[in-house]
Amino acid sequence: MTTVAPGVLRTDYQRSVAAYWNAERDPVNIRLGEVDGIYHHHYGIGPYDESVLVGPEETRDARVIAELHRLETAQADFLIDRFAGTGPQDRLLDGGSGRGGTSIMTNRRYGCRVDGVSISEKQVEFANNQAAKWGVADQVRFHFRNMLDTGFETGAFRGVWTNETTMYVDLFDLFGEFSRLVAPGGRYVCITGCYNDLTGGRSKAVSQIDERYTCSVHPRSAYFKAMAANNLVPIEVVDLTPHTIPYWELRERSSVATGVESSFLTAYREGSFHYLMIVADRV
Ligand code: GPP
Ligand code: MG
Repeated sequence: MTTVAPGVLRTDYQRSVAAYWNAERDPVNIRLGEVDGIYHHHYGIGPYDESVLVGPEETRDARVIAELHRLETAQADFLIDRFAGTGPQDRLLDGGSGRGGTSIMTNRRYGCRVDGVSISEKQVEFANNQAAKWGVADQVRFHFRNMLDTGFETGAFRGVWTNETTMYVDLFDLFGEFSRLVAPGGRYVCITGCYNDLTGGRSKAVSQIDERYTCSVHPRSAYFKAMAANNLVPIEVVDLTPHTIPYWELRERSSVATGVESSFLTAYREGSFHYLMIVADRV
């Protein structure tokens, strides 16, 4: 059952973000999702198999699409690994759940209950349809709710993750809500793109990324300040930047490139931007 909390969209900015995701039907997401019925809204990690680019011309496009999807799935698996020990009795929250891919994979791995929240009604509807298709609608539920104010009970979750969604919100507000939702001893896992405090402000390439997605990439430091202020204590930080560059190189050469590839590659290569995973314990 989908539940709706009142006042989900509170600002013009939030309404514009919701409008983007309600309208989004990009082949880079839909065609990849069609590979195996798991729809992602995040990027990939790991080396790509170069053989996908050689071999029969007529099937090259399909090989590249499948390979991009495999790398995105590897990214989700890497995040899901951080919840090792989760069992069927546990409940996890997906903050900004998109078309539901990471949530459905997490339930498949641990048998746990997962709640996803999104401010896009279309994505919530799509994701709930996916959960039904996979026969897990009783365990994986997507809600039209705002991750800054979810309405869920205090301490209800063993863990929360955000997979590339924190660039849409104030981190102090977000981690305040997550700190409330996660039971002490629970965990928050964040994969994000952030800009580099060392190189100074927002580079041109990072500004292009912001413009493309109507988001506002935070500096790396902001994550640690906002966690420290909200009883979230980092235990693991992984710079995934070198691991995501191959994904972008392959994506740039694919038929589903959207034009943002050069901005990501420039930002990563010049060091103005990182692809980071932060795992924090709730104390
Ligand atoms: C991508 O989802 C994620 C975002 C829009 C947030 C921005 C992420 C950063 C790391 C800065 P997507 O899968 O919908 O994007 P695309 O359509 O480009 O594949
Ligand atoms: Mg995508």
